Amino acid sequence: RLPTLAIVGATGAVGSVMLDILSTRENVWGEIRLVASPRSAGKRLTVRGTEVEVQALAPEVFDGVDVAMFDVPDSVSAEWAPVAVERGAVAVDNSGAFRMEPDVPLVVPEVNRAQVRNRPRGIISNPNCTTLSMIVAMGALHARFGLEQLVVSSYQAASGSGQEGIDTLRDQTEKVAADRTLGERAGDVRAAAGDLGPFPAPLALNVVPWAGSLKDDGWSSEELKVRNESRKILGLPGLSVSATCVRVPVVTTHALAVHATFSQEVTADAARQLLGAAPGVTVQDDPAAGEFPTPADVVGTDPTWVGRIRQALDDPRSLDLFLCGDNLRKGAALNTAQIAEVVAEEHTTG
Ligand code: 2RA
Repeated sequence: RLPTLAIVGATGAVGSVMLDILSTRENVWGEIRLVASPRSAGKRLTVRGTEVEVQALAPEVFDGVDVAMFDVPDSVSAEWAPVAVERGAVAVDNSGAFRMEPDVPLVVPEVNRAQVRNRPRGIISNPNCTTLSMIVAMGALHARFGLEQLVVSSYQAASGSGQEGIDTLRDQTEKVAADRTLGERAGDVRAAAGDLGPFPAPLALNVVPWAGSLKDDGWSSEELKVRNESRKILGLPGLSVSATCVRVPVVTTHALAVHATFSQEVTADAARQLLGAAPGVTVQDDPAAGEFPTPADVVGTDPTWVGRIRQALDDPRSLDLFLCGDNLRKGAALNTAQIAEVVAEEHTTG
């Protein structure tokens, strides 16, 4: 029997991408059950070319389920992932609820696939989309050159804040587009943009150095996630990581500028060659021809794209790179699907 999959949060921004991804990847699933809040129950959504009715989240929806994916807020995962496990499923959770728990693995199949089996609580966590948008490439470089330090600046898309983030950026863009005088006087964009939505400042015609919530000493939760999750995934608890997370007026696809220091010297050519052969990574790096990844060109694709690869001028052990990854695909739905497929393999290989 092919394993049964439940998708909790099937109607959300990530859930919708998940249905699309499951419809195009090799099919390893028997039944696919769609689950959402009672508000969305009864809706019919298409997956693998077939319409499926969305069921309201309740303990019984997990009966007979082998793998339950969660694309829901932290509080919903915290309550319901253990319920799914009690009913016999393995939970693959895309929220932040369990990521840093020592007995829950945090998995990126290209980097630490073996950790999938190390799940005493029956829960496997999927990393934050910002960490995920760089970690496949950084994992490949680490395996060869030994990573010692990361200095990261993110350029994060509005959809990292869900459908509300996308709607806010589109509404603001519409409001500021017509007035060709905006952006020349302090406060004029803020006055014209209207509702700030989930962002602390206008996002249209602007950049906002903030994502997540305020933590100790001025760090944002997003910046701490990049640090803590990178350490856990790479198995480097002492890795030095500094991140500054910034929201930019892009709908979908996070970008990151990374300064990475290794234990040994690394040339740009060596890095380019290694990354060119790494699974899940695409190198696009010919600045003379105007070739480098940008969110607008990368959105909707699966790999982590890497360009602008340079050896640091002042340190032959350091590289500077620019990375782009679709935050709803590899950054969320695709990685969750890949983890679930590794679990599904256990059903066929034992
Ligand atoms: C963001 N990384 O971009 C978050 C979403 N998980 O806001």
